[in-house]
Order: sequence, then structure tokens, then C-alpha cells
Amino acid sequence: MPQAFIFDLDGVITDTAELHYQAWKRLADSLEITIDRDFNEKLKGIGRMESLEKILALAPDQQNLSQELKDALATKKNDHYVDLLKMINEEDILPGIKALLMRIRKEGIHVGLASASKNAKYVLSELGLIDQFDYIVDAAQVSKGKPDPETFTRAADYFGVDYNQCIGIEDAPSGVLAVNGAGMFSVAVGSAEALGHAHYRVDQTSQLDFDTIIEAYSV
Ligand code: B16
Ligand code: MG
Repeated sequence: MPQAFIFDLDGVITDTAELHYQAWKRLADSLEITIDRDFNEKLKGIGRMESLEKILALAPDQQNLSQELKDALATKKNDHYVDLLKMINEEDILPGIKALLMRIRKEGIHVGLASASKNAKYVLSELGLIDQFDYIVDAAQVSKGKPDPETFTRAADYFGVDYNQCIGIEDAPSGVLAVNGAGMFSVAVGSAEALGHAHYRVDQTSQLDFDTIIEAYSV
């Protein structure tokens, strides 16, 4: 049996990617930069400042901005995002996740969260899930974001368990790299095209079945 399940947040527990997109779009519009949902795929799982850099790279006239101005833009985007987060509730938990969390806890296995979002605790509170997690690692606690393994190894270190006894669940290619790099068993949610490097993969969260995951982990 594994000793810990460590979950990504956005795209696994809930789908906040659309809200991130709306917040970035509002900021990009104000800078006269055009972004669409396809471009937003590139922002999944990566940090706030890195996302801003990718957006600014689209505009030749927005190069060489001071760090102070970039910080102000990132804060503005976050204000839009936090406003949008006020609308989410228990109904926004992705299918199958609540049942999976309950089963893991029933088996006495640790449950951790490994998110690139500094809003992770607030999101879990809005979803009514904060009590289901034994430990939460968010971007504020790590020096290197995904694909570096640190977000995942932090949770395992807190639990005091070996990395090869942990299962990491992710929806982003950079997140799967982080789980694999930690020496953990990676479970991915999404397309084979994007997530072929995971040890085990499903198309949707509703297919995340505890027994099937344990079977794949045990091979
Ligand atoms: P924040 P995850 C990530 O969450 C999102 O996928 C990514 O799009 C976002 O830029 C990042 O969090 C930072 O979020 O601006 O709230 O700190 O998938 O790692 O749970
Ligand atoms: Mg994610």
C-alpha cells in the first residue's frame, strides 16, 4: 500500500483554469494583448509570475518592464481571480474526487495537496474540502515550482514517508514531470498526447478509482 496520495489542485480537485483564464484575459485586454483559451493551456500548472512573463512575451512593446510594474500587474490579475473565486462552492469539486478522498482517508493513507497556486487554501475552503487534507503545500512554501519536484517532496517529507511510497495526481505535463522527478508514482488526468509520460493515466477525474490506482501502483 502507498503511504500518501498527493493531489494537484487546479484541474484535479476543481477546474479553476477557466477562472485563471478570465482573470488573465481581463489583464491582457487592458494591455492590448490578445490571448485565447488555447494559449491558456500553456499556463496550466505554472506559477503566477511565469504566466505573466509568457503573456508579456506576446507583445513587443511590453518588453523590459520593471520588476515593480510586473509585480503590480500580477497583483491586479490576482485581484480579478480572487473576485471570481468567491463564486465557487462544493458543486465545483470535479466528479469522483470526493469519493476518492473519502476512500483514501478510510484506508488510513495520508492526503496532501501540492499546488502551484498561492490561493490553494482559499480554494479548498470555498470547496468545503480543507479538512480532507492532512498537509497543504502551496507556491508560497517552495523555492522552485513545478516541474521541479519540490512541491511534491515537501508533502512527503512532512509525512515522513519514502517518495516511492507516494502517489501524485496531476493534470499538467509540468506537474507529471515533478511527480516523476520526485521518484513518486504519477497518475495523470487528461489526454495521452499531453500526459504520455505518466505511469498511469485516465481521461477524466470520474475514472479515478482507488482500487485500480493501487493495482497499477503495485505492478
Ligand atoms: P495563483 P495547480 C496552478 O495551480 C494553476 O494551474 C496555474 O494556472 C496558476 O498560474 C498557478 O496555480 C498559480 O496560481 O496565481 O493562484 O498563485 O494546478 O498547481 O494547483
Ligand atoms: Mg493542475
